[in-house]
Amino acid sequence: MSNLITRRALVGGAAAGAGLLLSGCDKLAQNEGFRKILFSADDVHRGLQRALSNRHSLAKEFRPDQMSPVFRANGTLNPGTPEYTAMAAEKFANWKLQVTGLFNRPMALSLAQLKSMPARTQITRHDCVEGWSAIGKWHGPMLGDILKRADVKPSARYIVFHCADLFHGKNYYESIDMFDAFHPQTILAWMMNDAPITIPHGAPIRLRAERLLGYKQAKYVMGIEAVEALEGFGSGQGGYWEDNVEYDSYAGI
Ligand SMILES: Nc1nc2c(c(=O)[nH]1)N[C@H]1C(S)=C(S)[C@@H](COP(=O)(O)O)O[C@H]1N2
Ligand SMILES: [Mo]
Repeated sequence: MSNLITRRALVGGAAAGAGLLLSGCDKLAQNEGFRKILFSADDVHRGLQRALSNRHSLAKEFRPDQMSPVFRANGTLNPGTPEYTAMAAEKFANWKLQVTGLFNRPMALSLAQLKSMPARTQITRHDCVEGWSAIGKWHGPMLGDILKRADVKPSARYIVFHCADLFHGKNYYESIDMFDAFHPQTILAWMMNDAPITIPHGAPIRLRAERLLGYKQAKYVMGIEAVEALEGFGSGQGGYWEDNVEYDSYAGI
């Protein structure tokens, strides 16, 4: 079987859905010779590598009584642009999440549509690299369900999150790879601590990708874009913080 699976096929397969590949190839991954080839390849998709070594790993979830009494807000506290201010005044009734890029069915989803989708609730710890943490409760549809609904193309390798705010004069954006995009704890949250997300925390929706650091948790998400490469977004490092502070673009905890 290993003769038939080329490195290229593996790399492409990871983007299409690591789960599918893994279900068929679990035994292959445990084979020592095969692991050597796989893990020594420079261009092996990082998502696949993590999927094989760590595919059941979930971020820790907490009990309601462990939630932080205060969850501070950080970075942009209100995008403050005329467009955002107008949308907020209408309680985001006319806001739509733009789903663009490498999709067979690109779409625009209203807040009502997002709220009607099956949702996940998770109580997790947010870790900011600036040295604080807080435990909060998040609720919203799984990003993977949205990607399936819009029929993401196998060529997609990253999801880019376009945000409404400028931070120090630059558009805030973030990105995650397809492994994190389909991770069950990756949701587009519209509720925080049992109430609609407030403006300081990212209204109307924000990303929660619970295995990643605080700066990856994009607030004020206006659009998601499926892309093959990160070049051309900001300075190409995968996000606002990566571009400007040189954090690693895989901000795993
Ligand atoms: N759009 C946007 N998203 C953002 C930021 C930001 O400034 N703008 N700051 C990031 C950082 S560094 C952290 S720690 C968290 C803070 O989320 P909170 O305000 O809900 O605590 O949001 C992240 N997402
Ligand atoms: Mo942060």
